[in-house]
Amino acid sequence: MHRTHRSTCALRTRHAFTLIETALAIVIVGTGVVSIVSAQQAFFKKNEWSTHASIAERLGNEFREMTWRLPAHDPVTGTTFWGPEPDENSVEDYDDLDDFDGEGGTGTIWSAPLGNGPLAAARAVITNMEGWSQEVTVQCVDPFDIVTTVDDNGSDMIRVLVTVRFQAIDETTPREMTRVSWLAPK
Ligand SMILES: [Ca+2]
Ligand SMILES: [Ca+2]
Repeated sequence: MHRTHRSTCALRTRHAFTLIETALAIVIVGTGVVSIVSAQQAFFKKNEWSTHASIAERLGNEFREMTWRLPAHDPVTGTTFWGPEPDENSVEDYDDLDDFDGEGGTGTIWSAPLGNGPLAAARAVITNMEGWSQEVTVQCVDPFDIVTTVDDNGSDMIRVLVTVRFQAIDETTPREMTRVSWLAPK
């Protein structure tokens, strides 16, 4: 009887966890949980970035598609006006590339806060795109050195540049996401 009691005690002692073992187990499990959470956060960040990058690329290309058949200058007034002609009041009326450089030739921004964008190729505002904007600038460039801009109407080669930006709710300034540019001979 005495021997049986001692054996039971020994068995219990063998199966019990010491404080150190328990603490070690907690540390190991804790480290595992932290690693999983970190990996998940990294995945979400990467996934968010690739989603934003593809949206930005799409928004840049919407303008390329919208304008690819347009002449460099107005079919009626030619180079008299750089920017929209006096009777062209909205993007629906724009019929040449320099119209998209806006009044005064400083570029045009299309965004949800302004209520005019972002724009799709069919010239309609894309809904549910808060935070996204497209800035379009149209400039003449030196045909022998296309990275050099010249005065409006100063050369026979035009470059259209669409800069796409995104501003999250908790951000104070928009982030540039991508630039899409192309050349159009006059
Ligand atoms: Ca025009
Ligand atoms: Ca024009």
